[in-house]
Amino acid sequence: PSRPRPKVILVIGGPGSGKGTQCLKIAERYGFEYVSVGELLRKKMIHNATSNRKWSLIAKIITNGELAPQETTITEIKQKIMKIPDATGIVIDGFPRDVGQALSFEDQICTPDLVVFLACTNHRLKERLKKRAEQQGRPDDNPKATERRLTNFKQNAIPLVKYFQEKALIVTLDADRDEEDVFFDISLTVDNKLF
Ligand code: UP5
Ligand code: MG
Repeated sequence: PSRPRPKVILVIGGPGSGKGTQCLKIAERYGFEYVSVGELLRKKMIHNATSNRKWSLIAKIITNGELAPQETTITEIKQKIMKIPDATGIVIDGFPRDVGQALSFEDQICTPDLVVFLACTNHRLKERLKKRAEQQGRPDDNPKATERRLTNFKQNAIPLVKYFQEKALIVTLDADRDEEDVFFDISLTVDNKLF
């Protein structure tokens, strides 16, 4: 008999809301594969920006804190997912960013089993990103790109959350709290909705 398809969790939230942090915890606790869409795009752009015109343009877009083209993003996700052998679950970090991407994901890949929205105040987002910029220095952690990321998020978040609410797929959690408290709620949600 063929195996059931992997369960798919999408984790969305503003820049600095803790998507990466919480997705890694989900992957560890449930043995799920972790896919960070921002990371996929950043790796690809660093590899190809000097040799390829399309990717040099995307590198500029991302470094400015704007969204990469939808079709490229979906293609990257599809390729990544296809390489994962027999996963029981996949947790996707930082996707979709808007309703268009959500529709395209459903159309071309699958309907997610659960969407987790990490809701955070603007103040907290800024505070965390500032701290991380001092420690790591991601190409888009400069002040101007950070503002763009926050603005883009604010523009797209409400319709996106509403879209998944109408499908009863989304759970919104208060992500202003400590990492452990947020993860406690996430694991209750996952246990409850997926198992
Ligand atoms: N931290 C985390 N949780 C904490 C907590 N509860 N209390 C205190 N501190 C906490 O966390 C951020 C920082 O806060 C860390 O230092 C952490 O220790 C601490 P992190 O887990 O890194 O937050 P995250 O939400 O992952 O923040 P990130 O900056 O990665 O979010 P972005 O949405 O900006 O980044 P992403 O990598 O998803 O996307 C980057 C870019 O890629 C986008 O701007 C866009 O250009 C492009 N992109 C697309 O074009 N399309 C896509 O579909 C996806 C990405
Ligand atoms: Mg991240």
